[in-house]
Amino acid sequence: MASTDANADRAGPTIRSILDARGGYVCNDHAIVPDELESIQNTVKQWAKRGDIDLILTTGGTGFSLRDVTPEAVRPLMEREAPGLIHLIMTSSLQHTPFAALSRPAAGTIGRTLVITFPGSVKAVKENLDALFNGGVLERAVEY
Ligand code: MTE
Ligand code: CU1
Repeated sequence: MASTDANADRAGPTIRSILDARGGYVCNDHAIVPDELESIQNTVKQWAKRGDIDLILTTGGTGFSLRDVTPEAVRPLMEREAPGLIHLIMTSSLQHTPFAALSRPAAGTIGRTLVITFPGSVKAVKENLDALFNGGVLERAVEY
């Protein structure tokens, strides 16, 4: 998912091509969703229910502007939170830029589906995926 800002058309495909290059991932669906709580919630809810989706990665809408509502949309859907993943992302992101503190990520599971919210920039998406791939953490998290 992506917001309607200038990153919208770039960060999503970036996630996809990084996962393609990594191998072991198949993208079953993707969507660009407006920065509206309900639209985001509906999309995530539907995907989590489908049963063929182990991982949902969102990009954008995690900041402090009033239209940044992705974590607020996703968090109430989560049955179990994954603060360790947030900690991992934050720790590594802060080594790249202090502005990482301006992201308010959510991570957790809905049934067997893991949901993680990335910031909206291509740079941030690359850095977050690097952090999660390090040591095979993401693969292990999705395995369950
Ligand atoms: N995290 C990493 N790893 N690298 C980045 O460049 N940019 C930050 C932050 N997280 C950044 C990052 C910036 S500048 C913002 S405003 C917030 O993510 C929120 O981004 P969003 O509102 O697009 O979700
Ligand atoms: Cu920013």
